[in-house]
Formats: sequence, C-alpha cells, structure tokens
Amino acid sequence: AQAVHLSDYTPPAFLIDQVALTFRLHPTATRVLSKIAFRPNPAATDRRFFLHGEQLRLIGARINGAPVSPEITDTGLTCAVPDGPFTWEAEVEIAPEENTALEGLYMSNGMYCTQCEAEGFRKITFYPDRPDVMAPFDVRIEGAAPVLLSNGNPEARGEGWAEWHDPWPKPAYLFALVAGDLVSKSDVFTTASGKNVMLNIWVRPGDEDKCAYALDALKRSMVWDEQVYGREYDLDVFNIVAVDDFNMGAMENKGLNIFNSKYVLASPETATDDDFARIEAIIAHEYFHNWTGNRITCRDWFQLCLKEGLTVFRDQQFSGDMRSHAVKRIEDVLMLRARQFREDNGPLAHPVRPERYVEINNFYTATVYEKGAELIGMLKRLVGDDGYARALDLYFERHDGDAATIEDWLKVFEDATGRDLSQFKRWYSQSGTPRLTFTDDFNDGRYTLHFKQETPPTPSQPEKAPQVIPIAVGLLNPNGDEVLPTTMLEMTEAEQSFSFEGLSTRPVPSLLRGFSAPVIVQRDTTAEERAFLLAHDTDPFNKWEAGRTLAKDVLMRMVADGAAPGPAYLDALRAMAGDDALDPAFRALALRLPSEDDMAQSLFDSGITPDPLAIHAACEKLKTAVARHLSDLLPRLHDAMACPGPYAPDARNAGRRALRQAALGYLSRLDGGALAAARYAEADNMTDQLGALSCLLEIGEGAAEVAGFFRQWSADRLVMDKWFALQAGLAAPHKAASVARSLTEHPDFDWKNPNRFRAVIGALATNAAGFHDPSGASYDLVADWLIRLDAINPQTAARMSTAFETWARYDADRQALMRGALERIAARDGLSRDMGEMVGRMLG
Ligand code: B3K
Ligand code: ZN
Repeated sequence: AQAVHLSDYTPPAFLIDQVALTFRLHPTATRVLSKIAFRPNPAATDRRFFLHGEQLRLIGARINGAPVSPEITDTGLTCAVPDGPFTWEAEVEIAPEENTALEGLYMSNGMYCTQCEAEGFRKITFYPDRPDVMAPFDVRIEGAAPVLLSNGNPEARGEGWAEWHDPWPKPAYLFALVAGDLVSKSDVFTTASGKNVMLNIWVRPGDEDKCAYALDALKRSMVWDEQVYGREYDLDVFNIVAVDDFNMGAMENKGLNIFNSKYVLASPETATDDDFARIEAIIAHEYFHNWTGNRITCRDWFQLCLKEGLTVFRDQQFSGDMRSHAVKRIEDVLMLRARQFREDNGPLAHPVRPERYVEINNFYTATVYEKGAELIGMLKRLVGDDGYARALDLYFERHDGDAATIEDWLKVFEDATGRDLSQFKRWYSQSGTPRLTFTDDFNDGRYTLHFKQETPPTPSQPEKAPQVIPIAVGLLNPNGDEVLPTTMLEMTEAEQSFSFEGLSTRPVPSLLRGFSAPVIVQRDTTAEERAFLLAHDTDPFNKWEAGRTLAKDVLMRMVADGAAPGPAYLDALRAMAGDDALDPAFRALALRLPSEDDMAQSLFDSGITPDPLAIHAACEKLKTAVARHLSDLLPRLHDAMACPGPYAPDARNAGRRALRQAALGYLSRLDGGALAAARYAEADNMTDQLGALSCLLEIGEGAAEVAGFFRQWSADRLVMDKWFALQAGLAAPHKAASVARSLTEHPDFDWKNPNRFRAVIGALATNAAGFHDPSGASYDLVADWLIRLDAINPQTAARMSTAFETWARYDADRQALMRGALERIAARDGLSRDMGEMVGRMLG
C-alpha cells in the first residue's frame, strides 16, 4: 500500500458551497442521493476532479443535470467537469448490514449509525473526503425507524422521514446519521448569552435509567467551556447516541456525538467509580471538540494532534477542576507512561505530528493524544497562564471556520506572547522520550544543578536535537522546609546548569514537579532521599513520584538478586497510608505498585533483560510484604473508609472507596480472602462488587463468586464485559492462555463486538506474566484472534496488534515467539492495509 506524506500536501482542487444528501435506508440496499455545489478552488495547483469512494455501487451521476459516466476505481472516481461552478448529483447503493468494519454507515443491534473519522465518509457516497473541504449539509432521512437523526438542527419531520440542516461548514468526517428505535433522556441548557439548547441522550429502550450521569456531565462541560475558554454552544440541539458496536470510545460529529455505550450508560449497580470518571471525561472531550476540532478543524490528518492533543488537554483540565488536580495529574502520568512511553520506546514510535502514514486510523495513538496533550501543558508552562489565555483567544478569533495546522497553532502563541517557538516545534517532529540526567553540587551557599538531555534513536530518526524542557523545581532543606518554592527552569541546551544562591545548607531537590515535561528522569538517588521527599515534598505529584520510584527500586533489586524489600519503602508507605491529612484517593494511588509492564520497561532501560515471571513473582512477594508490614493499619483503614448512605459517584466518595479497596486487596493476602468474600456478598454497587471479586481472583480464589456474578448479570452486556475481562486479566501466569481460550469458547463471546473482543483478547495482553508465558500459548492465541478479526474489522484488529510492540525487550526465546506470531500475521493473504502497516512497522 502507498504511504501518504505530509510534505506532499496540496490544496483541494474544488471547494463546496452546499451539500444535500438523501438517505433511503435499507439494511442491505440503502440508497444515498447527493447533490453537491462545487466551485474551483482559486488556491489549487491541481485542477483534476477526483471524488473518494469505496465499496459504493454507482446507480447514476449528473453534472448540471446532464447524465455523466465517470471513471471509477477502487478508491474513487474522476470525471470531466465544466469550467467554473457546477452541481454534481449522484445516487449510490450501500449495504449497512454487511458492514462489519464499523466504518461508514453500519448497523448495530438493529440501529443504523455512522463512523466517518478519519476516512469513512467515502464509504457512504462519492465525495472529496478530506478535512480541508468544509461545507454546510442538508440531510433528509427516509426510513421506518421512529428516530432519525443527523447533524445540526431539525428542519422538518413526518411519518418515516426527517430533515436536518447543519449551518456550520464541516468536513465530511464530522457527518453522522442515526436511525433506530431509541428513547431519550432530555434536558434544556441555557447558554451564557441566553440561548436555549435541547440536550438529548438517545439509548435503546430499557437503558433510560442509565443516562443521568452523562447528561449531568454534559451540562457541566458546557458551563465549564463557557467559563474557562469563553466558548458557547452554537446549535439548537445537542444529541448523544449510545451504540453497542463501536471501534473506539466516542465520536464528536457536529451536534450528534456517537458514543460507545460503555462511555454513556451508568448506574450505581452496573458501573464502577472508574466508569463514572471516564464517562465524565469522554462526554467532556467530545463536547469540547465542538470548538477544538469542529469549528476549527485540521487541514490534513497529519495535523491530528491539533485537535486531539488540545482536546485531551482540555478534558484533563476539566476533570481536574471537577475532582482533584493532584490525583488527576498522577492518573494522567500513569497512563502516559503505560501507553505512550511504551509506544515511544519501541518500533511504533512516531512524532506527535507524524510525517507519513499508510492508514491514518493507525495514528490515533497515545503519542498523538496523550503526548500531544503534554505538549500543550508545556506550552502553557512556558508562556504562563495569561499568555496561554491570550493565545487561545487569538486562536479562536483568527482560525474559527478554518482547517488549520500546527504552524498556525504555534504562530498564535508567538503572536500573543512574543515568544520564539522554533525550538519548541521539535516536540512535534521528534519522536522518542528524552532522558534527563542530572548531578548537583553545593559550595559557599550556592547550589547548582547540572542537567543533560538525550533522546535515544527511534525508527527513521537516528539523530536528535535538544528540545526545550520546562523543569519545575523546588528545593527543600534537610529539616523538610521548602527553601525554594516551585520555579520553572527552561532547559534549551543538550547540557545546562542552573544555580541557586544564598542557601545555608545543602538542599534536597524536588525536580520535574507536576511532571512538567514528558521525559524520563534517570537518577541515582538514595532510598533515604526518596523517602525524605515522600514525607516532605509539598508538590503532590512529586510526593507520589518519590514513593513510586522507591517501589521501583525495591522491585528492581528483588528481581535482580531476590533481595527482600528494605524498610525505607515499607516504613514510608506505612506513614503515608496512615496519614489522615492526605486525600484518600491520593493514598490509594500511592498504595498501588508499579505495573509489571512498567517494571519490564524499566529493567530493559537499565540494561537487564526482563523476565515477566520473575517480575510477577517479585510483585506478588512485595504485595505480601506490604500487607504484613501494614497488617495492623489495614483493617482500620478499611473500616474508616466505609461510605455510609446510598452510593454516590462523586470524587470524595470514590476516593474513599479506592483506599478501602486498596486496603482490602492487601488484607486478602493475609486472610485468604475471607473479608473480600464477605464484602462481595454484601456489595450494593458495582465498584464494591467488582473490587471484592478482583481481590479474590488475585489470590486465586473466587470461583463461586465468578459463577454467581455470571448468573446475576448475564443479561447486561456492559457488565458481562467486566466479567470476561477480569478473568482473562487476573488469571495466573501459566493458566492465562487456557482461561482466555475457554472464555473465547463461551457462548456469550460475541467476538464481532469490539468491547467483548477487547474484554478477552485485550485483557489477556495486559496480563503481563500470562501474555508472556514462556510456552508462547498466549502469543499464539492473540495472533489467531487478530487474524480472524482483521478479516472483518481491520481497525480494531490493527489497534490491538500493539500487544506485540514490546518484543525487543525480551530474551531470545520470547523474541522468536513474538516475532513468529507477527510474521504469521504478516504472511496472511488478504491482510488489511491497517494490519499490514502495523506488523510491518513492528517487524522493522
Ligand atoms: N475523534 C474520534 C476518534 C476517531 C478515531 C478514528 N479511528 C474520537 C475522539 O478523539 O474524540
Ligand atoms: Zn478527540
């Protein structure tokens, strides 16, 4: 397949003034009629008329009313066109019921729905399917379904038809259509300027009672965007639809967001605290796209981070404001390290703004999203809060209605703040995670920090230039008082020193506070210094980080030479866990050990070939050691964190439940699961029920509860996904492959449903020791299923192939097995473009 290059961008040959679409819905023979007003683009260099189109049956086409016979290929059509403006009309036929790729127009449980980003609209009709062609859409839907939805405002409706008008010019990837037997949960929102907006969440009958939280999160998002970014909503209605079969989380189609039902539907009985928090974040994310993505979109798909990095940053700010900034920052960094650092340090590393792709769907990655958001955070740190606010105002003012680029984005920061961002731009073009090392010295009251930055080579980027790194630093004196509050250092050179004068004693540095840049700090610090920071650091992120690095050091030594965990970590953890002045949610995070995958990467980085079984054994041993060391504290914590009264998903209660759960996890290692079994039996909400069940499975118990859970919840798809995922994810290493295999043989393993597929195959891939079982059984099972899924749903299959991206970390036997699995996939006939690109990049 052909690669597309950023450097090859050319403006579109034709622009569109107006689009009118008519859909005559039918499961196997939907007719789509289009009428498009084209005019030549004065800025074009290429005058050829080309419309994308895939898997379409052309019934007929006309130009200015006269029939034409275009030349059709696999990817689209060309046709001779008049000079000047003209009207194009076409009628095509498509088969939504046969669309298993879940891209374009497809059916899910009897309802019609669409997913067009990035390039799915070309499976609906012939069109210039590129984001820099924006147009107002009129849509008429004819079909038997009681609810017929599209973008924009409702115009008119009657029995079996509805018409929608979207006044805001948009690219085709934001088009959406939904038709089905749906019911809504509704409300009215009054914008800051007094306009009333009808809000609807559409779900299948029976799910109405699971919409309240999402609706509330939507209203809070709307208020927040007005207050924090000055952005109001711009249509009369805002519709959200929950769909069961969906390749990703959700989609920001103009005025008609479509969601994976997992990120909308929630009740205390069926959703966990984490589910509630994710729903809040994703509702916000998709809503925020209305300005950062829709009103201002991307010129081309290389600019994806322009909308995604910024919108993730905005949803992170929102969640921080709704909950706790400190806890949210820790969670975001955990996720960045688990997914983005892993990607950035393997064969799939790519810049935040990639320069080439074969299949753009393969670039909806942690690097584009999460590292993209980190870049916005760094910009904000560098120009300050006021500079950021001015730059964003200028961005909305200057680019509203545009399809913009990263150059446009950086230019508004330069113009609003007077700062030169040419070095900062490297963050968008260089892949890989910078390593930051430092030494320090102290003389005559002057304390100096010497930093060095270095980014290891990544695919197609052997050499790296220094990047500007904002390093937030604070200094503590030995009695624990802060002698220098948080100060932003700007490192621009490969090696650079910073001095602080007038100190009476040698300070202890607290570096990269708040995780001020997405880098890996490598330092040889003593356990005592880390324990000191854990006890005294005023920066909550670094306080947590100190405990984290202590735990990693302990685990590294346990893995390397079987050492028993030393007292520094255990005592520090004990003091922190029992400190009632600290937020329970923070303590819960601090009690969580580093993941086994994170340990494998850290060992590899320090030159040791990781053995997943040894890592697993060390983690188990450390958990038991923690449980023993905290044995008197745990029951007290567990009881003190009870949440009396009816379940409420707010951050305070969720934090208490998280700490209680952490305590229960450790206690289960002391009492054989007796308390967890009791808690399971009495649980009246999913957080407690699933929490207790996972404690039991972690210690190899819980067979009766697993069976009971199935009986209780077998009718609820979303809860059953949890049942599948928990078993595959927590199976003991040597049993994981066979547990997962038997789950795939379960009658409810509906493998064509992406959520269910991920629940088993995805969960097995995250069960580190189980996935890397030396027999290779899990590699084989995952590869078999990826091959099978690729034939019907390339997007989800390709995304999940990243299970194998870490192959280079491991020993020769595992490398051979993992590469063998990838080669077996690569050798398949009819492999999708999506999967072909992924395995090709992983094999190098
Ligand atoms: N923009 C969509 C993602 C589309 C993925 C296409 N493979 C959801 C989001 O980021 O909000
Ligand atoms: Zn997004």
